[in-house]
Amino acid sequence: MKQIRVLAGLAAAAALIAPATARAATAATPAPVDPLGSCTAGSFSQSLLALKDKSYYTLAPGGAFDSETTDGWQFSGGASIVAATQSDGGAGNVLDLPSGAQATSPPMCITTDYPTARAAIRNVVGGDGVFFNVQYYRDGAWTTPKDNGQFHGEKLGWSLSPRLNVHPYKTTGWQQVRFTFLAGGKASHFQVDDFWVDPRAFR
Ligand SMILES: [Ca+2]
Repeated sequence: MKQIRVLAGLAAAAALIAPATARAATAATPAPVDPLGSCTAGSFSQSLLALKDKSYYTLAPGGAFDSETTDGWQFSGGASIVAATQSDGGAGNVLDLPSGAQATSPPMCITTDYPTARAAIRNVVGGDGVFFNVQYYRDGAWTTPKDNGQFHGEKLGWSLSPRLNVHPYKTTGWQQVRFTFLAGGKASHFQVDDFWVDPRAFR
């Protein structure tokens, strides 16, 4: 069982490495924040079951973008939270990203069993996509952002991203990461919502 998980992980990684290499974009390093004082597991649900994904997910911190505030996310380059029709067709708030904008999450506790994430994305204007960058808290500091791949919407409606690679580093127990979405293109405009991280340990 363990071996199957490893192989599946490699296949997913291979699928995303090519576009990331071809069109890599590394986010500007956001202002550092204190790591969380302690780590506990969040709540898990089959949140994407309606989209035929049976995995259990936990919401990234502020990953619903439904707060009126930034919810601890750091925005630059025109990133903001706006009212919009969400991926489920209901009214709510989403993360709004014009080209060049970036949004960085608060710290999140993960383990090596949290290898992937998925988010809803919509290309409001233009092509290109959003780059998924990850920072790791190691040796008392945040690493520079690492570009782990790009994702984009299909046509103009909401789409579910492919599995985005978190690439936890090999260690036992909890580690902390911050995620950055960096909007690509020159005059494009994206919206992101419902950012879920997949803890394989809870399958
Ligand atoms: Ca939302």
